[in-house]
Amino acid sequence: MATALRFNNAALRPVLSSVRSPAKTIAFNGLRCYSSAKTQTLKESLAEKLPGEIEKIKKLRNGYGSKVVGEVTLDQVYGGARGIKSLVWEGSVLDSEEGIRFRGKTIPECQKLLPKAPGGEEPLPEGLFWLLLTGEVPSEQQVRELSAEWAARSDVPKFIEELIDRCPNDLHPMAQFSLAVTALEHESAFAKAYAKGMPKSEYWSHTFEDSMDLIAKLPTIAARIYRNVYKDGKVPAVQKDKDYAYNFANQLGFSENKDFIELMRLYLTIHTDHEGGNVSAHTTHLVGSALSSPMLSLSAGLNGLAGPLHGLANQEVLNWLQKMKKQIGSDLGDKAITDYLWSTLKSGQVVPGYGHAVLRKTDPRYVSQREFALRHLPDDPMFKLVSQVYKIAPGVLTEHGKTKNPFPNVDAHSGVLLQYYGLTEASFYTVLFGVSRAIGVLPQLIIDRAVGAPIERPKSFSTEAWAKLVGATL
Ligand code: AMX
Repeated sequence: MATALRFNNAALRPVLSSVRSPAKTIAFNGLRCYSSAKTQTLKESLAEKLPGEIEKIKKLRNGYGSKVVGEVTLDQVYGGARGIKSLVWEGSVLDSEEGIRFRGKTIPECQKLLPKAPGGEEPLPEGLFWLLLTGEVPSEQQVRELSAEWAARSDVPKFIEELIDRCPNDLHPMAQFSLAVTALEHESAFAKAYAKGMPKSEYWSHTFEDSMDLIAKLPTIAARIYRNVYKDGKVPAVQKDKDYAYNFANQLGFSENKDFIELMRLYLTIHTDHEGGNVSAHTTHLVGSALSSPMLSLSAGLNGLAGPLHGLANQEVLNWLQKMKKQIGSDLGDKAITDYLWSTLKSGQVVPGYGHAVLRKTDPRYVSQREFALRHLPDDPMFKLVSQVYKIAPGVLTEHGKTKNPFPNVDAHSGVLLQYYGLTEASFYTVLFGVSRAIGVLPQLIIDRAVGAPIERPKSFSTEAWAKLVGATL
């Protein structure tokens, strides 16, 4: 049966003719387009939704544009803009008590609803990308086609392989990753079209193409870094009939273990998106607002993810746990753990993997990883240590009295799962996070371009000017 797509927004009409599908040819005819195949591609689904989304925003702004949405205190200005409502992020909203919802769905709901690999238990990250971008849960067939499309786009240019190969092994994997993603600028459809001159209505389409290419190429880039730094430098080819996480696991060298592949599917799904204000998401969006290509925008976000207070924490956690284990040995008693936590705090360090700028409860991303561990590695000594820290740390951090959230975040658990399966190189962990984060932040970049989000430019003042503003004499 033919699928009819209706478009009611003139601004989008010119780009519709550029909607590409590897599986079929689509003819556009005025406000309608017809596809002879049964399954709608992601780009078709998005193209169909965008006019409605643009209208929604227009209506909201027309009716309520001058409504006051909050007030800002001087403490917030000096306090890292914490809690200032100033961003639009469609894919997810973070509740301080409940945790993240992706398009209104909790992690357990996503685990239930999103398509899985044949015989698999965990959701495929392809499905989450679809959900974040369109707000809809894709069918199994749509996810299979997206897996195939990402596999088809996965080739990495030779000069980027050489660039990675020339990096010294002691250059941090995140720096190598960001370097390679920046260099992908060479392939940017958006940058090329912009240089030639394109109407604004075409921005989202080129951003979509670049984002798909980027996501498709990231595992091959990441695996090359991993294999160069820690292994034999050889990276297996992408298997065109396999899903994204399978291929990534295979390229890293772990496809023998089906549980590791399932872990990768879960890991790549839950690390994607955490609303818009975190450093990696906000940076990608901010840089993108200058119409920098998705490649340049994402690499900027990755540089933020590489900080120890953000994504690098998952590297820090494993190193910290290993040091603890070395010191306390097999004594996992409450006193030994309590003492170690206090020694960390007293030396002026943070307890990695604990605390959060928004969350005030245990991170549901932590919970889903804990549940995975309980199913697959309940007797692993490092998991037992993580569980003991989970029991003791909230009390110690509360007594310490500084952090507003004494509970674990996503990074408190991931390293322990990875090391169990043999991926023990903690300095690589944030690269895995980065591959997943791309799947979360690029949908918003595509939406930003479709809705015509302007260049971001908040106002700053010097301390003298702030003092004047609040009537203070310094
Ligand atoms: N251990 C010790 N002290 C902590 C702490 C922790 N885990 N978390 C927060 N604090 C301290 C802060 O350093 C701050 O101290 P200061 O007043 O001397 O500067 C004080 O408690 C108040 O901080 P906060 O308002 O509770 O947190 P924040 O919003 O400023 O920072 C975060 C949030 C995540 C950076 C912080 O909790 C932290 O450093 N945690 C450890 C690192 C970590 O796990 N990062 C990963 C976060 C998740 C992610 O992005 N991937």
